Amino acid sequence: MTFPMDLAPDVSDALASRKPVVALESTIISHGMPFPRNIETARAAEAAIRESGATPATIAVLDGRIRIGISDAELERLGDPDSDGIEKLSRRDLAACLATGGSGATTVAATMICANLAGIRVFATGGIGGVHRGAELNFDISADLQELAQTPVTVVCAGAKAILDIPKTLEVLETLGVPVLSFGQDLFPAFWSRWHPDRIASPGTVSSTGEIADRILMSQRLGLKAGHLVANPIPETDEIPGEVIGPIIEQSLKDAEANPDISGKRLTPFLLDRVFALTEGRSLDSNIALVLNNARLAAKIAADLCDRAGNK
Ligand code: PSU
Ligand code: MN
Repeated sequence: MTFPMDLAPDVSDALASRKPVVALESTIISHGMPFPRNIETARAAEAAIRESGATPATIAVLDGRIRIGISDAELERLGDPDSDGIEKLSRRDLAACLATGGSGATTVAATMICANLAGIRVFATGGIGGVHRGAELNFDISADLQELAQTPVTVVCAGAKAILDIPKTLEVLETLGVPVLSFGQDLFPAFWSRWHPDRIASPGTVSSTGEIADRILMSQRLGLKAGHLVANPIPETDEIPGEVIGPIIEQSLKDAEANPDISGKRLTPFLLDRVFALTEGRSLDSNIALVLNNARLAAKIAADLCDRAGNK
């Protein structure tokens, strides 16, 4: 291997015997949720994947090495707010972090790159980055979208948060040739809500994991490099309806605008934190529920892929 990457033994065994593996990102642990529920959620997501019959592989960079599957102590290191030097790593940051022996949590984009290098084809997260509101002026478009266009990993998320501009996010995904499949409904899910108050239609809809696996394999046969984006609505019992979360999101965006230090990669964590405070923590309960829901769906997709074609 020409780059520094370590696979945990259980992940390596599962891949070698063509059993289902699901990747998990680490930015959600280090920069996306408050301590200690970040660590509890990361553990619960791993457990949910195991209970659904797949092997979890939480991905991060630790001390200059890509890690595919980490120990519980390492997970605590990533989630501990007192840990020093845990960067937020997207595509542009990966090589520098590895070359300098640094450590960091991987975003959706960087996790996709690492999962693909390891031969993992399915990845569960909460929300992807997207086109921020005002992007026509500030050009803030997450590298996650470009990554979906060029790295053949299926990402299971709960749609896009309404802190983003959802119609523009879907437009960019169309331009980039990324298939977007909402699971079990025609509307595109809006993270904390099952759909946006504007009822935004999803570009595609599927009702079973087998259909998703069939599409992934056909895309591979065509030699297309794009990943698939699966948008899994939050369970009804855990959602915060769009009418409730909408005004809170507006307020959080105003708070960000009023704070000149908040731009670039600081914006998403700042907005999540404001929504958390303004919902008195309810947004976090929803966020955790949807991550676990996505972990379970990703495990089923990974299992169907293995059943159909082996894990390659
Ligand atoms: N959405 C969340 N929680 C998160 C993120 C997004 O609800 O933690 C993280 C993901 O890792 C995603 C990243 O890839 O934020 C996007 O950041 P940016 O917009 O800077 O690309
Ligand atoms: Mn950005």
